[in-house]
Amino acid sequence: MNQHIAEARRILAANDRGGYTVPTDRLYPFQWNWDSAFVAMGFALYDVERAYRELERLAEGQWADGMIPHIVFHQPSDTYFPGPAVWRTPNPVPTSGITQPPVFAIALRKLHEAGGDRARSLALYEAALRWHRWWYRARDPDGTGLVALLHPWESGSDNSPAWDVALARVPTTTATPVARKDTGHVSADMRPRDADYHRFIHLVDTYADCGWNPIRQWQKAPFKVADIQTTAILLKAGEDLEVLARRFDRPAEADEIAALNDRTRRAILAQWRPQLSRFVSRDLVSGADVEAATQAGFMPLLSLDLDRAIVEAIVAEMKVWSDGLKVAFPTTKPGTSAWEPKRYWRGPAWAIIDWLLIDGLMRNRQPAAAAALRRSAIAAIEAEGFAEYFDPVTGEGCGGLGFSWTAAAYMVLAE
Ligand code: 9YW
Repeated sequence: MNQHIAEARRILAANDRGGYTVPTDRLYPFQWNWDSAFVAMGFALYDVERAYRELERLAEGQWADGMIPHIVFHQPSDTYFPGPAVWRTPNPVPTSGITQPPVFAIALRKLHEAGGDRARSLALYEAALRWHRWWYRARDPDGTGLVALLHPWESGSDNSPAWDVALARVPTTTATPVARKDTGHVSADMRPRDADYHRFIHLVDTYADCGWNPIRQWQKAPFKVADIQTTAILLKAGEDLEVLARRFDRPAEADEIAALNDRTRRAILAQWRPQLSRFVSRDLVSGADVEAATQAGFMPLLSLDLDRAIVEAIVAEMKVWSDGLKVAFPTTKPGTSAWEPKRYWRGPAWAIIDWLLIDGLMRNRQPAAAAALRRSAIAAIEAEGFAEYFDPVTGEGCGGLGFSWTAAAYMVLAE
């Protein structure tokens, strides 16, 4: 085992809080949804039992309506804002009231195939199925095939330029005082701006006033974006869920999932914009395409077998974005007005995004582009350590350190 893999394992052990992993100490002191799915796939390489625990502890936070929330507050901590008192959710286990990208079923299939345990897999499969049904029921009530986010935090790409137009409509007034803790842990110029946080909390207040009822939230939401990245992840997870349903001899459920997957596949394809060489999200308040140049536009690689012409256009465009950078893949197109190489989701490279894009490039028969991205992510981590993300221009490791998903990504990519 090389020294970096040993270090990655040490980080996951240090971030263990009892069967679940915090993303990093202090900055993120609870269990986060998609972080845990990535972490479970890291654990699956050497400790399948621990990998199952990670998903099981996350599923403890599942709501009666099927939603698996973005944060589970297993134990109190005063180093993060907003905590459970701000969210005011009705769930018996304290959680946030919104969700995050559904990587869960992708991880579950990996665990199951890593010599998993049928009974444990089946219980988690049922949780995943309930969550996928929730996505389509609560977040695509019109049956378009694309699922919508009601809060930028649900994307996992909090302050991405993708939200700039839609978020500008959200007032900066809040009933809850905005008492940020994040800027006490890491430099403010690496974090979302204050106005973003005010809008994030305005949305939390709005949905808390709806009693976290999905129908009322859908009616009241001042922010509603059918996101191409989340939908692409949901489709890949849906494919894995269908495989598991057939293995568990649940043909009716498998057919139900397959039909949802088919509709989503067609809906994603309709979001291809040849003039941009990207797929686009849709702002459901204005009806307009989201044209901001972010990594999300390439994520359909992960779950579609695309025509050669589309794949070639994507690979050429991805090359333009990465050209001259020390670390790929930038989350915003370099040189555009929104591009800020150190500010969180407005430019930096993230190992988990690389991981998803690498899987997508492999699926679409682009081994050279995948290998280049993989080398870039590995070299960045080996040079700077397991930082939350990397400045793509300088290569500097930024944000929180000793970060769990970077450790998991390293283990998977270095395999
Ligand atoms: C927040 C934990 C989370 C990630 C998100 C990332 C950030 C901030 O940190 O969210 O306060 O929820 O944007 O993708 O899951 O690593």
